[in-house]
Amino acid sequence: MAMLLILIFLLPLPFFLFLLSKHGNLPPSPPALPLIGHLHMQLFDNSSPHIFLWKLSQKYGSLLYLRFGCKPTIVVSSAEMAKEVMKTRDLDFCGRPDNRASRRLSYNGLDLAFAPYDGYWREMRKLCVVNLFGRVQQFRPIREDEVGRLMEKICQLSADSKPVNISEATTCLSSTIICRVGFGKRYAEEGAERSRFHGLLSESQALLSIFASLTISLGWVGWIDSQGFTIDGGDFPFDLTADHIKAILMNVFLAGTETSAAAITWAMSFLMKHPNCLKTSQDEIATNSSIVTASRNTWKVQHRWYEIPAKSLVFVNAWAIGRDPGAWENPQEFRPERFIDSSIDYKGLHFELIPFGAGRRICPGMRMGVATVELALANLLYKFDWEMPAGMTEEDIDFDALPGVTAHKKTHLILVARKIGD
Ligand SMILES: *[C@@H]1O[C@H](CO)[C@@H](O)[C@H](O)[C@H]1NC(C)=O
Ligand SMILES: CC(=O)N[C@H]1CO[C@H](CO)[C@@H](O)[C@@H]1O
Repeated sequence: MAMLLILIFLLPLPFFLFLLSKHGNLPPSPPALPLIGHLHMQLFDNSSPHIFLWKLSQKYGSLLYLRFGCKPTIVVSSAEMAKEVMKTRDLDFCGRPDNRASRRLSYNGLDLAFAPYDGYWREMRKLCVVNLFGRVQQFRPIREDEVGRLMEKICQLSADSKPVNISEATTCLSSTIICRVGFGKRYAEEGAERSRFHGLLSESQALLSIFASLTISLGWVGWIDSQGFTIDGGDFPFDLTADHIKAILMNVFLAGTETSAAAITWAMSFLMKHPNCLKTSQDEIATNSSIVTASRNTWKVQHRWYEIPAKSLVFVNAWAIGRDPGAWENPQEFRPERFIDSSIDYKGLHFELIPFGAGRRICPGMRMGVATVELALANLLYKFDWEMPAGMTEEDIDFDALPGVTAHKKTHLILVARKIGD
């Protein structure tokens, strides 16, 4: 009997091995296990996904093949390869993965972030750019009002000699701005509605983490609602339903809140660690900040002499590209002044720096995000001097990130503000 059982288990093995060895000339890849592929590797590595993938790319090159279960995955880690994927072959690579999590978050692909690249997506994007993302100037009073409120709150904390929870303050700031822009409504500071939004944020963060995106079920996305948000459907060739609007608002809320908050928090962390830069920035109030994005593909492509399997997930590791010694001088050094008189910017034309992605799928909310981050950061630096809380030094600031679609700082940044001029 036992013998029979063993046989039953062993029999399919050669078959699987045969299936797996059928692939053509794949990009370089670490050794894989027959069934789970490279799924086990992340389990033995405690670093964040972008660092884990960066370490692999150091060893196997800037185009890397991994297999998570049966999901073929391509990891891109250099500016040159990113250009190939997001410019030369952008059309082949601008699809989106189709799994339960993404379908649920996008109301079955009605949104911008997860919808497949097709006529619907193009019309929807156009509509959103005209009605929402293009109206950066129109939303300026909202940004200024909210940043103003934050400054008052920090003044009060500073007067009471209390530290400022920068991570929390920036999430509140950006979620309130996005709610006012998207939902036309300001939620009370500690209200139940607000905590539901924050719950939504942290859950979708975990959900969208690179390695959790395989099997997930969701129960909470149903309640999101549009209030005070009008869209001029005009001659839109599709019937716009409540689900279309909800899907877009979901994108705006998830993509708009987390990214801006993380960018401000990281910028403050790096500046605190480098007091000279902090001083210079305060003098200039000219800031350059960055965030991380991932892109994915659907079709089969001959990449040079490598074959990329159909429906591969493609991760463009913007973090690793920002540290590519081929593209940057002393990439590990925090030196914001490297951008002074440099032709490189973040708008998707220079593949060394792609915080917003590039190509057809470039972040449509780029200008909106930059406007919020710039205003908030400039005010934080202009109005206050910043110090570490009692008992801590700059050495205690770490740069560990949480896994998730936006790389958040793992330990919350707590700083003491001192009003300039007091
Ligand atoms: C800072 O805020 C976060 C929520 O964003 C909270 O979890 C954390 O406990 C806060 N830290 C301190 C020291 O207040
Ligand atoms: C986005 C942004 O503010 N960029 C600035 C980065 O710093 C340089 C040098 O001070 C400025 O010229 C840019 O405008």
